Amino acid sequence: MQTVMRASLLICGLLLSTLGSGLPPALAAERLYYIAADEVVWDYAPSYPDNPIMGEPFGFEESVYLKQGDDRIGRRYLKAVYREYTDGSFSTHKVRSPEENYLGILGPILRAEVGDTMVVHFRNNARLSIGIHPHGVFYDKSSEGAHYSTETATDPDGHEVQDMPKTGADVKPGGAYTYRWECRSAPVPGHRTPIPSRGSITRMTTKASTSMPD
Ligand SMILES: [Cu+2]
Repeated sequence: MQTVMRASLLICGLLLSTLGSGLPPALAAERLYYIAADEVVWDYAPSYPDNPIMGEPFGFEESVYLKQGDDRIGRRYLKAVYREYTDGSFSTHKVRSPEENYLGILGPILRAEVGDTMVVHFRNNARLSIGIHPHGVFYDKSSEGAHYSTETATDPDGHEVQDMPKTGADVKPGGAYTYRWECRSAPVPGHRTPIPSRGSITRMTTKASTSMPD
């Protein structure tokens, strides 16, 4: 089961959206987010037996990938996904608007404006160690969510070991961690940014516990 989960998490990123409005520091806000890694059985073909692209039932060739077999996972598979909750009790999912349904298996979109700090309270409800590694924001090592080696701690797998500073890359099953990510002006849209993207910049976050698929 372990390898199953590891493979799936690589595509379960969150989207970070950074708005370039340039708010003065006095208006900077702390934006709180509550995100858990939850295990779900993901259905790759929720419209089964109909193929929504063709408007008819899946044919023989597509069905090869929808049926489970010795070398096929089939259309349903165990995944760990990032899901947003309403508060620190992690008891109520934040309902996704119809406009956000396209996100599918992706995690929530986290939004911030220049000067804001995103405070992400994370809980790991899955059975593997998981963290969140952001891009496009500023943080110190304790909020990096990714592994690195130091002179005193070298783990061949790159995982956190004793003496290695904690980064939140490996939050143990049942554990919790808080990340603080600052939104500064450097990575937000500039005058050379293509017009369709000038209002905001979107970046993916990833799980960085391991990059090894099964
Ligand atoms: Cu990175």
